[in-house]
Amino acid sequence: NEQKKPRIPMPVTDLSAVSLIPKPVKTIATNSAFALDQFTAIYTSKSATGFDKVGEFLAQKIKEKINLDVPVNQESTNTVDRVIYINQSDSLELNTPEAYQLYINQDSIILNANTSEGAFRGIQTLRQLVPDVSNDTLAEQKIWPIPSGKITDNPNFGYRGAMLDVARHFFSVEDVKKYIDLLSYYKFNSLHLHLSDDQGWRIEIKSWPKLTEIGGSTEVGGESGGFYTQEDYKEIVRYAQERYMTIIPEIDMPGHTNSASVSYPFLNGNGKTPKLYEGMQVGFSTFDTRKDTVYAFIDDVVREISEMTPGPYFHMGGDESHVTKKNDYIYFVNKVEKIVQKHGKRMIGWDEIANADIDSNAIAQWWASEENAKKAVAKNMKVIVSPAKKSYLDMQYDSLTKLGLHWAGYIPVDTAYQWTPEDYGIPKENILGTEAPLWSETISNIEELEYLAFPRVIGYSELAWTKPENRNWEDYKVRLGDQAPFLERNNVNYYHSPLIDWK
Ligand code: TNX
Repeated sequence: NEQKKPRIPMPVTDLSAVSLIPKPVKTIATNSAFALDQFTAIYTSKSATGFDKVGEFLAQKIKEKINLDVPVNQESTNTVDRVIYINQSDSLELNTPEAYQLYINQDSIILNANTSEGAFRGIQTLRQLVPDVSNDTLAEQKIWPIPSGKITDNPNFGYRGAMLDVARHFFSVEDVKKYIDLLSYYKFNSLHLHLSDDQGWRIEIKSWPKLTEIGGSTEVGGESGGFYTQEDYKEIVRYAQERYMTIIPEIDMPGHTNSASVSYPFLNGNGKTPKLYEGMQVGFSTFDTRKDTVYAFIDDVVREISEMTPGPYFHMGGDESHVTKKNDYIYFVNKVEKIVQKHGKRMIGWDEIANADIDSNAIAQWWASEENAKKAVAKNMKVIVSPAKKSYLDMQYDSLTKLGLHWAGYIPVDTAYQWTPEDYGIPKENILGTEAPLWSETISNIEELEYLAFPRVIGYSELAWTKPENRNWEDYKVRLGDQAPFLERNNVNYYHSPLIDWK
């Protein structure tokens, strides 16, 4: 095996000119390059758990992107010239779990992180630094020059979420996995699944089988519905975990519960005989909040879902319960909070839950009411910032967009990016993070999902990760245009916004 190793001067490349999203805290270019090629290997810390998997994930993504095989943790042979080290480090600069440092030299890349989670975020940056095409003019073998320098990085918010409504329209496990994989490339760490609503119940509950048999059989527009078996859900959780992403399950109650009440009519509290519902109205259904059997039911549902959910959260919905009396609503939220806590989870609810007497451990998700968000702060709760006007992925880009709604306004790509979650009246210490919800009344397949989510969700990744002083629309829009090859390679049906010069 006497292949010639390229010993060639690298082209001058500028690390600070590479389009990274989300933009890191600090980048220092040293104007040389690391030659990624067939003589490159990855070595990971063996003593620290998870680092080997991170190395394998990087190798797999390099293979997918440029069809290069990079061995991971194989005994060193004389053919290895250049090494990508993924190291566990206790350096003080790395004292937050998702922080990482990347040193790119001519013969080595050193990625340092305190945790494997930090290492995982770091390899997303490295993936973005690998050029799409090799530079073959200088060598006999293909090389992919990675600009040299140093990047230090950590997130602005610890919760960087997206939400997918699988209730109004059902999305398959494959669809959800594709979305998770794309989100993880942009360093999202949370996916909230809206698993139940008036139009459909999407998660198998073994102790209450009719929820999916009956409640899972429909969706908006009369299509056929669907649901995740518990095995499906576990597979989504596993796939997300591999990408250091937390799944947050939501069962929306006491409103948005028609599909549950059709399956088990004793749950119903609005006095009507429930029928399957395929329309788009909200606010007409409620559980009976004064029946013990309703809470026994909820206990089973929260227990079965919590047992399959390694993440710390359970989302109880709580929005738009327009036919639940105020006292009943407060009573209900208080009772559900106890059930959620009993099953070891921390409760999240839409901002309306701040009206109940819940404790400061609960989290309010601000979608509509600033007043409710402020009530949550007064209770010293944490808030997830996701105001519909700015961060709803189901809002149309403009009046010509065929998919989506516009009750909260049109959200073109610049509007989606140009706001500051910290400047919305919630003290920074109360902000858990941000989320971009995608409601699915008007979308029924992955192409439509992608059309509304991309490119806006990429901007939300930067709002969540990058410090406000490092965000700038003029700079961002150039970097966004440079995402086109990635989106196209991954078959993402993104909206070609005319505001962006797509590469
Ligand atoms: C409001 S946002 C809702 C959802 C709808 C959405 C459509 C929220 C907590 N409730 O039920 O799907 O608007 O944009």
